[in-house]
Amino acid sequence: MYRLFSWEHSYFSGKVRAYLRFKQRAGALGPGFEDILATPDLLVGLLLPKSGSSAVPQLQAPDGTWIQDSSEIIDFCEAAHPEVAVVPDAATSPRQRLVSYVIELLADEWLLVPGFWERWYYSEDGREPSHRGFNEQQWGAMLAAGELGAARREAGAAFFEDAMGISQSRSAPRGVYAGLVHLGCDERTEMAWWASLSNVLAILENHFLVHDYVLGGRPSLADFALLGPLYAHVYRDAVAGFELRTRFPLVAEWVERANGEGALNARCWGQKLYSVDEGGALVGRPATSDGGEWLPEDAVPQTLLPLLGVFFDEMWPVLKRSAATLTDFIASEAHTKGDALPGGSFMATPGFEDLQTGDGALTHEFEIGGVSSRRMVIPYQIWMLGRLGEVVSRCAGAGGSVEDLLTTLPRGEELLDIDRLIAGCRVRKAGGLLYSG
Ligand SMILES: N[C@@H](CCC(=O)N[C@@H](CS)C(=O)NCC(=O)O)C(=O)O
Repeated sequence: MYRLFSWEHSYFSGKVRAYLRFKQRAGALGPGFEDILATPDLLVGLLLPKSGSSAVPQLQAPDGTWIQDSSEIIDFCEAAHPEVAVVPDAATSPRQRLVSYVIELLADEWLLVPGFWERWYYSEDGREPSHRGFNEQQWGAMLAAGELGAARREAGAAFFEDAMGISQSRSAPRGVYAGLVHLGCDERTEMAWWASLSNVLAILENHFLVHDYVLGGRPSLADFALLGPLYAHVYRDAVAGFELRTRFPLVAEWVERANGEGALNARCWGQKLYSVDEGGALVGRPATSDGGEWLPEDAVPQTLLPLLGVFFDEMWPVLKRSAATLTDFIASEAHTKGDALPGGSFMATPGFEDLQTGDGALTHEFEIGGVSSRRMVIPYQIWMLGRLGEVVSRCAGAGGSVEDLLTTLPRGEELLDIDRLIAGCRVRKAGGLLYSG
């Protein structure tokens, strides 16, 4: 069997777990998978030595191959089990393929900020409403998995004080609170980040009025990627979860559908709805919209275009600034080509703090919702841009349909230039570590 090492409360674990569950349900995951809670013992004794990183999720394939990173795990499994693919084919569906990867980048690395923020904002001292108790419990469940309830609660509370300095989250931010500042989510910008996520939820609510999944009636990489912010954070965390269920009920239902659990009412792919015929026999039909398929003729749902608009309006300018800043850094005397680069997405990487904080060489100005601030460069995003660049070069030129789509989006055509954008800052990934070149 595959072994997935994950946490229930982890952003990227939600993406991969739902993907593996879908492939397994579709009978397209070979021997299946076991979901293993990645306790501190396993993080230090197994994940870190195997990949150089203790980040979850990580996957061990039946032949022992070890894969760190949600995107690489999905790539690996898709190559090994191409049946019931989750990424549309480059030759027949270039637009849908490109859109899947663009939404993956948006979900993984942009929605991460407000998803991360809501968890820790509503856990701070004195917040009303607060989900501090719930959050302590979900962390304690991983940190002290073998212990009784009281010890698990205590472990979460102690971790919040020791590792995050939660009682001084604003006056002396540490851990996740420092990370939010590194990401440009500070007192000036936090409400703009939250408004950005609310806008995305409104776009999705509107989309799910007519389709059950991102590309129609069947899940794709884009659905699993969107579960990153929307399952473990915005759906499970109590305060954001209340708002999601009450203001965006169709998005909440899609979370259950795409996650494939607790979803009897949610019209899952592969599920049948039944009626009774005249003779009293059950007659089944596919439960999901669009005949249970992605839209025909490589169509991109109209209701999805505003989400692509968010990518080009908000994230794309930041990616361009990051690429330019990283290019300058790599060319500078402070760096030798081939050296290690910071690897994390949630906060400055240990050893690179001076570069990634304050006015460091790996920070840049940016804007969200009309408010300016500074944030760190995340080289992992440039690695993802490289991956997107490969998709662009395979999908563009195929009859011009990709170009037609991109020209309808402000700044969309600039995507065709990714290779030039990252020519001076290519990022190589080895296990869980990143290097220039
Ligand atoms: N880009 C990676 C990110 C993985 C990641 O950052 N995981 C978080 C939890 S969602 C984590 O383990 N953080 C703790 C750490 O890095 O040690 C992916 O796509 O899998």
